[in-house]
Amino acid sequence: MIHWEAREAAKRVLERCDLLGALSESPDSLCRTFLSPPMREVHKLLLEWMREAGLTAHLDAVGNVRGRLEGIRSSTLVVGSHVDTVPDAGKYDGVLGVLLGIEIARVASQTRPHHSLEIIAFSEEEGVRFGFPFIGSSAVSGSFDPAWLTKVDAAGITLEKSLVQFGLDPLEIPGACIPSSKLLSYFEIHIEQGPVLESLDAPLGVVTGLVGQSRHTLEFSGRAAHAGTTPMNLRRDPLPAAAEFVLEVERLAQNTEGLTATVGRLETVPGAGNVIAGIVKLSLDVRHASDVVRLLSVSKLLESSRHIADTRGLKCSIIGNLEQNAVPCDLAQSSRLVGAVLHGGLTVHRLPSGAGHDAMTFAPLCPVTMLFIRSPGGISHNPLESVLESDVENALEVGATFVCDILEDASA
Ligand code: HGY
Ligand code: MN
Ligand code: MN
Repeated sequence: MIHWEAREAAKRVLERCDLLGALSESPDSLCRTFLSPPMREVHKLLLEWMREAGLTAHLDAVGNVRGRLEGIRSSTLVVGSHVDTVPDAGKYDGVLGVLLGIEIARVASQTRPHHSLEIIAFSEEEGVRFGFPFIGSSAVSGSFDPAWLTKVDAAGITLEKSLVQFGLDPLEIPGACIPSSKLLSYFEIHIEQGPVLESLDAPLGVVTGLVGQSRHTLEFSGRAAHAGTTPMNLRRDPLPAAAEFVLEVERLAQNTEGLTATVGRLETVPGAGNVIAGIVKLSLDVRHASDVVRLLSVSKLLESSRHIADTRGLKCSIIGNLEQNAVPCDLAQSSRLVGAVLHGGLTVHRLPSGAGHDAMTFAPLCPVTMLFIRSPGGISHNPLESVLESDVENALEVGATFVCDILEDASA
């Protein structure tokens, strides 16, 4: 059993979550998107904390912060999560898993392990700035698509320019990759972000798999006109069409077992109270454990958007931003994680993840395992997001046992 002060480490992790939670693009809420200005201070602190924990640390070409512990062999266990956030975020989503990884590395670095360990703070997982997720982990896993460099954010800045403006070199992106031959395994600790563990009164959960997700942007366009002088029968108003579509999204999800479908963002142009909208843009996020059900649901919804537009004499354009298949966690390694949970004197709960995580990017290349920490109130993507200090302490004990077990497994 590892001899360390898990209680003291848990305190340190939560203090650091508070510190990072104050580094935001907005003064009165937490929002920290890909390579935004507050990320510089986040990088500085993470590099310092990784080095202080005994790791050699650097910032890579897409803004991931990476701390490495060289083992006897270069086969690498990656332990990571993300440091970007959604708007008006909680301060544990992603960040907690990175800080737990640094504490676990502090324990592992007490000896030279058989395999190498790399703790990674991924620069972009939420997909807020450029509309698609996993930029950071894609660069590490080698699936970064150079065509992404021309994608633009809301201000019209390309991904390429955002890297250069931050002082990074897009030409270095291939160098951020860990060759799959060197990828031993991927492990992520993350808050559950849902109500299951709390309903079971369980501090931790072993993740069985991650549901697949599809993300689209839809645009209904009609004709902007004067709200006062345009008779109702002469309008081509895209907003009621969007409203009809949003209700169809809700209806389909409520009537399809295990499906979640969400319109989280809706924007009207020009967006004035006395102007009939000309354009309405909205997001569509569809998820299900079965890829067949998800893809069938998406095609039904996109078909209904076209039908709604046709019957109202409007245009409807659709952009696909993400198609991510469901990902199973590795059975053999998850059973070792179960062993670590039992070793910690805790009961084992297995559950699927309704949220996407960087683990999905590594799943095609190496075994992935995830450990969930209870989310009080099941709240996340909300400033009310929280964790219990005792659960964090349990996660540290279990995570360290599991990581040291994998690192010392010469048969792997
Ligand atoms: O949206 C998600 O599933 C995750 O929080 N990025
Ligand atoms: Mn999130
Ligand atoms: Mn997350």
